[in-house]
Amino acid sequence: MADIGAALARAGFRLLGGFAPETGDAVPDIAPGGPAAGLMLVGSLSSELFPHFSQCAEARDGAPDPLDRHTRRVLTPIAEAAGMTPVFVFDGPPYHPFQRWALRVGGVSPSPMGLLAHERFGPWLALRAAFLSPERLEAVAPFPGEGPCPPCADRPCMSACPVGALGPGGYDVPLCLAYLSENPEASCHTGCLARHACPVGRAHAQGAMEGAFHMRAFFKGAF
Ligand code: B12
Ligand code: SF4
Ligand code: SF4
Repeated sequence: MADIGAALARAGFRLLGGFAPETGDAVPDIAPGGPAAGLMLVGSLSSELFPHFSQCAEARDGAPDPLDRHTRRVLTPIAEAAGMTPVFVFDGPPYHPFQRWALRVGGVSPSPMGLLAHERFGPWLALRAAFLSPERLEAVAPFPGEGPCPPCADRPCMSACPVGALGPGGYDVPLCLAYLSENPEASCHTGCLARHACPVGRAHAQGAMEGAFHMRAFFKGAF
């Protein structure tokens, strides 16, 4: 576990923890009839990943989905060297329930935005991959808390959106996209204002360059 964590850290990723899957976790088989007996969850923070990603071939080749391709190329050999099989957040549709797996690992709460907020990293933790092991893993939970949202009474994330795209009914994706489309100069194009309004994990907030990269991918992917 320590070796995998160190290999991931050298590439700008983070080992978030692991658990022994149960039926309700919807963890796929490693091979037909070969259930996964352990799952390790891999995430990232932009401040740690982008120094690596911005220098890689995928970031410069002009082909689609550079971050996904970079992630697959870098993480696959790390998983395989440890005898594990990687699955990725972008595999799908149908997608694997990565947020459900992150809730199993702990340290996060579902925020009213739909994102998970982490007790140390706030809404800035990205999920990237899960390494599936044929051998049973004891639960590893470096952040065993329940996340920052339950005691957050003011919920500033909920009032920051200029068009009220986040409300009791969830995230109104068409409303958000319409605003972005009609307002090409809006500051949302370098990062969602609701996410930036969260006071937790401010030190890990995406910078304008990383935020613009993700918002472009989100916006372009929708059309
Ligand atoms: C499809 C998808 C979307 C779709 C639809 C989201 C939706 N309304 O369900 C769209 C394109 C809208 C989207 C947008 C974004 N997404 Co998205 N998305 C996914 C994806 C690929 C699959 C989700 C899914 O269907 N899972 C299958 C179900 C069965 O799994 P589940 O865990 O049980 O399902 C949960 C989610 O659907 C979640 N959910 C419900 N409503 C919303 C709303 C939002 C905004 C999010 C993020 C999640 C969410 O609740 C479900 C129950 O727990 C996941 C990756 C993954 N594989 O999980 C990323 C993921 C959920 N997205 C993520 C992010 C960060 C975003 C963006 C904020 C990123 C961005 N800026 O580009 C944007 C939001 C736009 C903004 N204003 O900033 C992160 C969330 C990280 C976290 N800390 O929780 C994920 C995990 C990807 C990642 N690499 O980390 N996303
Ligand atoms: S502002 Fe409060 S409710 Fe919103 S994501 Fe942050 S901790 Fe959670
Ligand atoms: S990107 Fe802007 S419009 Fe969309 S949900 Fe975030 S704050 Fe609202």
